[in-house]
Amino acid sequence: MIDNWNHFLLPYNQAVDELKVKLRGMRKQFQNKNQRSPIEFVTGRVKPVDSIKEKMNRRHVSEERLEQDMQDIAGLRIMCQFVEDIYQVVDLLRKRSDMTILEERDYIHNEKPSGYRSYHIVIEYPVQMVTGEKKILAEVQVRTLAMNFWATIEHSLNYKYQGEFPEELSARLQRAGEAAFKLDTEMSEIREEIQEAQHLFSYGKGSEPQPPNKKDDQ
Ligand code: 0O2
Ligand code: 0O2
Repeated sequence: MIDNWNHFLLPYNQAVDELKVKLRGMRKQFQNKNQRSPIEFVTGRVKPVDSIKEKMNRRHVSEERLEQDMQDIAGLRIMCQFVEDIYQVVDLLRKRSDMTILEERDYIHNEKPSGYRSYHIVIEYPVQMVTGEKKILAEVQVRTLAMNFWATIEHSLNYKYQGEFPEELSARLQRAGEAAFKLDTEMSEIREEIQEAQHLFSYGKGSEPQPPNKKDDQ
């Protein structure tokens, strides 16, 4: 029986805080090298106790199995501009020595029936506690801004309908999911053009962005 949830969640809080710093640090490192970052922004949360209990009931997870069987008590989210960035981020995570990837789920090319798309990674992450090292599981969701827009809207509708969407709404959400993915695909097609413009814009930060020929003249 978990009688002290704060105590139980302490390593998870520590892990989310550390991972947010590390993942946000990756973005800073790209920027520091004047390179485009595949990471747009990072968020993270520890699952609220009520949500943990609700999921334990729904999934028949016992307290004894909680640490192994609930992989998203610690959750990180990485938002990217382009679908290609997602796979670059996943590659970067695979190479890290401070975490071990246990599972990968590609819901981008195998979208969920709801229309949900994202790339999920389950990692094992060691947290240094005063009592010694504790390895915890964390779920990292990597998605584009368009996928995040869709998931955020669908998640809030879920609160209202408790997952029991009217058929018409469910169909509309699926269509919206396809439209969001079409947007991602279109953006990928003109990715080089966009990146060139963004690179130019970053040169001009704080002043007017300069067209390439103007700079060449100088
Ligand atoms: P709700 O109900 O969704 O609003 P800081 O580090 O100070 O910049 P902070 O305040 O710790 O930021 O929060 P951060 O990192 O911006 O992200 C918190 C929010 O991100 C959460 O809001 C979640 O909405 C969302 N989030 C991030 N990662 C995950 C994840 O893996 N799973 C889920 N379900 N949500 C995630 P709230 O307020 O916790 O909840
Ligand atoms: P929260 O904290 O409310 O986000 P399952 O839950 O059975 O689908 P599993 O094995 O727990 O699957 O892991 P999965 O499917 O890889 O990831 C579950 C998490 O992905 C969810 O967490 C959501 O954050 C996100 N997700 C999955 N499917 C959908 C979807 O259809 N819509 C939206 N908006 N998000 C989805 P939880 O457990 O819902 O918790």
